[in-house]
Order: sequence, then C-alpha cells, then structure tokens
Amino acid sequence: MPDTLLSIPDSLAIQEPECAQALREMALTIGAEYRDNQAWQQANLWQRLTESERIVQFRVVWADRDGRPQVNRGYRVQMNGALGPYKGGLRFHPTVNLSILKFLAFEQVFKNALTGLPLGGGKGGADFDPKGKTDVEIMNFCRAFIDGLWRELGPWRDVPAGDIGVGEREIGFLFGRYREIAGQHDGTITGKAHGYGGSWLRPQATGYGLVFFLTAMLRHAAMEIHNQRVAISGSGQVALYAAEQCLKQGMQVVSLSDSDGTLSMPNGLADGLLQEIMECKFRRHGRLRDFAEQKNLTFLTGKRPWGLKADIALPCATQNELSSSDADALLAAGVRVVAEGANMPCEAEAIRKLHTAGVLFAPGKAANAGGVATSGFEMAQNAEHLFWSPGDVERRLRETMDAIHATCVDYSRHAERAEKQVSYVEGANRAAFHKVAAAVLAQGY
Ligand code: NDP
Ligand code: 2IT
Repeated sequence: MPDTLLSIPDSLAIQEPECAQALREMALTIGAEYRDNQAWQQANLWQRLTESERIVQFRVVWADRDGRPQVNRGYRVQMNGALGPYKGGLRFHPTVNLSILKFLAFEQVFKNALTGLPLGGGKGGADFDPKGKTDVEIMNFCRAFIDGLWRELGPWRDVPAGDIGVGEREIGFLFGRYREIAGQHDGTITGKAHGYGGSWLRPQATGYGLVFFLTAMLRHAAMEIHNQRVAISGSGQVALYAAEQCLKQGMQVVSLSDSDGTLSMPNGLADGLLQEIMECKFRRHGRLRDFAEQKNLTFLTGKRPWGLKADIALPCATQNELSSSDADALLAAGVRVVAEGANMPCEAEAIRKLHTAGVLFAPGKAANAGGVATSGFEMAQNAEHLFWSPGDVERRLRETMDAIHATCVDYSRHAERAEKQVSYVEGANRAAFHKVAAAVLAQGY
C-alpha cells in the first residue's frame, strides 16, 4: 500500500483511474523516503506535485468534408513548470480524457527531469479521431485546435509536440496556424519537419532512444545483443523506429501490432519489409491487416504479441496494453527484458510479476525519454537559429540515453539491499522525484 502521507483519494481512483495508477506507482517508490524527509512533508510536496499548475479545456469547432461544423473537446494540462517551460505531446484519440492526460502529464514531468534538460512537464490533446479523416479535415481540426490553445503557448511557456495520432502532418498544420496567429516563427512546437525548423532524427528519436536504453541494460547485465528476439507492439512512430534500430543492432523483430491485431513474423522482420510498412503507415495511413493480406503475412486478429516466442518485449502502443495475464504469457514465452516505449503500457500487477520473476524492466519515463530529449534539442536549435547535423543529434541522443541508464542504476537501491537485479522503476522515480522536488522547494510558494 502507498504510504498514508502520499494518499490517493478513493474518488480519484474511481473518477480518474489512469491518473491514480501513475500516482500510485510513484507513491510506492518514494513513500518510505518521504516519511523520513521532514522538509518534503513540511512543504506539502506530494500535494504540490500531484496537483496540475493549470488545466485548460476548450471547445474545438471544425468543418468536416461536407462543410458541416463538428465539435470536439481540447485540453492542455500544464502539470509542473519548475524545471522549464511546460513540455509534452498532444494526443488525438477518441479515448482522450482528463484522467489520461493527467497521468501522461505527471509522467512527463519526471521523464523530462531525467533528460537533464531544462524542461517542465505537460500534455494535451483532444477526443478527436483522425482515423478515416481526409487531409483537409485533419487540417481544419488542427487549425481550430490551435485557435483554442495558442494563447497558452510560447517558446518560454509551453511547447507541445506529437503523441498518438499527432505526427509530422498534424504538427505542420498546428505550427502553420500558430505562426499565422502569433505572428512569429519560433520554437513553440517541436516535431516540425527539418525543412522548416525541425531537428534531424526527431521522428526516430523515441524508438531509437528506446533501443539505445535497451542495449545499455543488456550490456549492464552482461547479456547478448545480437540475435535477440524482440516482440514489439504498435506500428506507429515509436514502434516502427524501435524496430528499425533493433535491426541495426542485429536483433530479430518478431512482431508489430495495432488495435486490430498482431503481425507475427517468427523468422524475423526484414529491413525491406519494414521500409514498406513505414511507407504504408506514415505516407498512406494504411492498416496492418490490409498490408498483411496483400503480402501474405500472418496476421493474428484481435491478438496482442505477448504470447510469441521472444527474449525481449517492447510495448510501444498505448497505456495498459500489457496486463497481468499478458505478463504470464511473456514469462511462459521466455522473455527476460521488458522496456516500455509507450507511456505506462504495463499494468502495475504485470510489472510486479515481471520483477519478481527476475525480468529486467525499464519504465517508459526512462526508456522512452529520447523523444522529448530530442524535442529539447529542437528547442535549442530553434533558439540559436541553427541546425545541428544528423550525426551530432544522434551522438547527443545516445549520450542522453546512456546517462539516464546510469542515473537509474545509481538511484536503484539494489546494491544497498545486496540484490543483483537493478530496479529501473525505483531508480528512475527516485532520481526524477529528487530533482523536481529540489526545484519546487527552491522556488517557494
Ligand atoms: P502513433 O499514433 O504513431 O501510433 C500509435 C500506435 O499504437 C498505433 O499502432 C496504434 O494502432 C496503436 N494504438 C493506439 N491506441 C491503441 C489502443 N487503444 N489499442 C491498441 N493499439 C493502440 O503514436 P506513437 O507511436 O507516437 O505513440 C505510441 C506510444 O508511445 C504512446 O503511448 C505515446 O504516449 C508514447 N510515446 C510517444 C512519443 C513520441 O515521441 N511520439 C514519445 C514517448 C512516448 P491503431 O492505428 O490501430 O490505433
Ligand atoms: O510522451 C512523450 O514523451 C511524447 N509524446 C513526446 C513529448 C515531446 O514534447 O516531444
């Protein structure tokens, strides 16, 4: 149970279950230390860190293909700005609500702290479903969304980027409208295409960074990298670039997935096929099921990849996509390492089971921080009116992921307890909490 000092109201667990889940994970890690820390308690730090600094909710009215007005709900959760401007992505998905955005914003605060960059944390989005929409509908929605939010944004204030349903196309439309209204071309939105201010490697950064973190884990545990079998879920930006980097490292990718089911590839994904899948997903916004049918590949309708024979699992789709029974399936399949590309894809009970069984487990706030770190690099390049070379960005991304890995190992108490297994959850949460706490305390109230 979380320490009573770090209480999570029952009403929150009922009304905002994802938010309560993220808070509970942090409370479990930090509880004992909090009880011993008079300064934190006197400052009422937990309450100050779990209450968003500001939340904006707004109506988005946009014209559909027949010119009829449609209405959606937009949000921005500005969670904590102690370390820097609010920073975090925008999600467009029909399931978006305040519980999901508050959990994502809470995670983002600590993830951003781990990058070592001056970034506060936030998250936003809308309950808009981009699936099946025309380009013009997407553009109309993005422009109307910015009309509702632009006053809150700015390079020193709040800097959104992409997340589920928001990729390079959407960022272009969002930035274009922001530039028109604000009257300036600044670094307010990251994830821009390189041609108009984006950073090289931002699209690849989360997936590549995840695999750099994974290889650091494997090296630290003296495990092989080459030929490891990797089950990946999702087939969006994070999943596909994670797959690409796995192939570069000589690993075998045995699955990709989406909300319809799983593409199973027991003999490993070939690089040529991955490039075709990228073309299908990123350019044509196609579906895996249709792709599998055209190419005569095995598609497991309605199934997740977690029963497939693999050494490593990288959940890269969405929250709570890996349940307690999926953890049983992973263990039965022989998985020894799990690293989260998505935000909170594993349920708490699944993490507990994996850790108990000796599986190395990396939480998203450490393992997927390469995306926001590269957004931070984009902000730096925009501020100095320069572009860094692809090699420079990749080197910084690798260094950042290695540094986050080292921080997690340092802050995990496995050595104190004479345990061999690093707890990356404990390391990431403790390191990040200490950093944010210090900044909040220093700035008074
Ligand atoms: P994309 O929109 O590019 O891809 C999302 C993928 O996840 C799609 O394959 C999608 O399938 C699948 N998916 C989404 N919702 C569900 C669901 N309810 N059930 C099953 N599958 C689902 O998003 P990203 O790749 O950018 O994001 C993936 C995850 O990574 C998210 O958790 C995001 O928060 C996290 N993340 C993203 C970062 C980034 O830089 N983009 C950075 C760090 C974390 P379908 O098409 O069927 O919906
Ligand atoms: O969850 C995340 O870290 C992101 N969606 C990326 C945020 C960002 O600002 O680049």
